[in-house]
Amino acid sequence: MKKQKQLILFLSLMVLMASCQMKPKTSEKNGEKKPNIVFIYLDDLGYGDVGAYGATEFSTPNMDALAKGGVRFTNGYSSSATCTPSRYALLTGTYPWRNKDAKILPGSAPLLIDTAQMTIPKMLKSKGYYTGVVGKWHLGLGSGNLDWNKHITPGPNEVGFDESYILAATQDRVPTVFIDNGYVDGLDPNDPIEVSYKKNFEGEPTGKKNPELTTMKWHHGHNNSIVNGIPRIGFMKGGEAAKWKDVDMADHFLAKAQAFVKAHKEEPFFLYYALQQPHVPRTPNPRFVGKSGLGVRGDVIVEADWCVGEFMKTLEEEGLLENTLIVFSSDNGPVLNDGYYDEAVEKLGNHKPTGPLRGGKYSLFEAGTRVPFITYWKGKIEGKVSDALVCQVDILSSLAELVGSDSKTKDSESLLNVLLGNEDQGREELIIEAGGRTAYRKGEWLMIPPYKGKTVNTKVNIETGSSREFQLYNLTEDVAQQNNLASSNPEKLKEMFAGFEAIRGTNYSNMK
Ligand code: NG6
Ligand code: CA
Repeated sequence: MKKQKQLILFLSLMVLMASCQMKPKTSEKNGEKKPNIVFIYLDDLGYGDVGAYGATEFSTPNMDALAKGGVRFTNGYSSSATCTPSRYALLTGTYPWRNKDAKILPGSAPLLIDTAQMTIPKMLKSKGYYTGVVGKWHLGLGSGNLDWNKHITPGPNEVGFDESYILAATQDRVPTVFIDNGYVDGLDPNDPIEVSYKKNFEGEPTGKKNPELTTMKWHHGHNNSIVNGIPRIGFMKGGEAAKWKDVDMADHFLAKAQAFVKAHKEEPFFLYYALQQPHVPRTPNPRFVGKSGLGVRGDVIVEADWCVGEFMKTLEEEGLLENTLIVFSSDNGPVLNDGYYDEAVEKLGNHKPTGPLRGGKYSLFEAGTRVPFITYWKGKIEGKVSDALVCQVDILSSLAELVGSDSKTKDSESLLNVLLGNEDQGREELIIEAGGRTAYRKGEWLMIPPYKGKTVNTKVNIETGSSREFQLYNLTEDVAQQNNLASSNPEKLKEMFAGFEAIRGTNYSNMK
């Protein structure tokens, strides 16, 4: 009897000890451990360029898997129809039209984000996150007259990123080198880099003068320095050993993104993985040439989809999938001929990069800013389609709520529950931007005020959205924006214009 009592006491003690030991572990599993956050951002990927959004002419199984297992937004917007302003809004939570310099930047532009400004990586850093960016930057570097042979600063590392591995501007702009935490990767000090957006360096060939040296022909712009047979925007000299190989860029960024995850899997991390596809010049790795059947534009989308899949595999292999929120989107809508003869137009076939939407990159019509927008978190988010109105400018406040930060900006709404698929009420109203022009969405309505200028950008063959008349569309009934209701519904127009001016102010017009 005594022995039995002793045994019971002993066993209860063991249970007590075990439960004490287990406590922290269990609660960590229950979500107290901060989730990792990954933003996968494509460049010029259109609303209709993803299988889950209706593409049928080639397949994007890895993007589709994110869409299927996560929330696929049908009213997800970038803040702008071009790159720099969209990226500015994403990282700062501030509308790009509030900053007059937030427009497509040359490769030599100074850093656009004020180092005192709130940014997503800064906010996350203050909550214990390790932060990194891999891929396209295009938000300027330095503070004017940059020497590319020295420490390139300020840049991503000064606006909140612990680590950065970037291409400075775009794949079609010089300098065509990668920058590793503020230093040109692989630079030979005996072969310094010089960059100019004003004039060529003596004796250097250009696309304009030396078409015989090019393997990709320029259509408009893109006739300055030639690198890897591709004529670029801007002039560059030197830095031979550091120049990237265009066909390896996707693999290179993927490897850097995977290495980041592996190196920081023990701490909460934030990774901004900004792929360069399908922006021009479209240079699929030979493994992907011909894979889409639609020429190089389709091929680089297939390549990007593969990158997404490989990246997801890494998260899975490292056991991080259940504790990582992934946001997938694009910086602006699609374009076919963006300055090179690469047969994107000729080989398009039945593919519709814009899906059902009107316009495209550079446009105030829907295809300029309505983009694929997916949130994925294994075990936490359930697969669904959401029609809620969400914008990339909202990511900052939403993530702040997720990690318990009180950082907020005026323009960024916390839509955390919408992004996690728990709620369907998104933002009520939104201002979108294209080349300095702005339009207003509220509920199912979209209003574009009058603008002067061309109605069609004939170089890229895309409607700009400009008209000297007011435009008003009901996007539920008319997502293709075919019926301008401005004159038949003056009351709605008046209400929309008042809502627009209340946010945008009166100084928005180019009509004077
Ligand atoms: C334009 C380029 C275009 C592309 C774009 C930036 C010309 C004629 N066109 O000025 O090719 O580089 O800038 O694209 O030079 S974005 O996606 O980064 O905004
Ligand atoms: Ca872009």
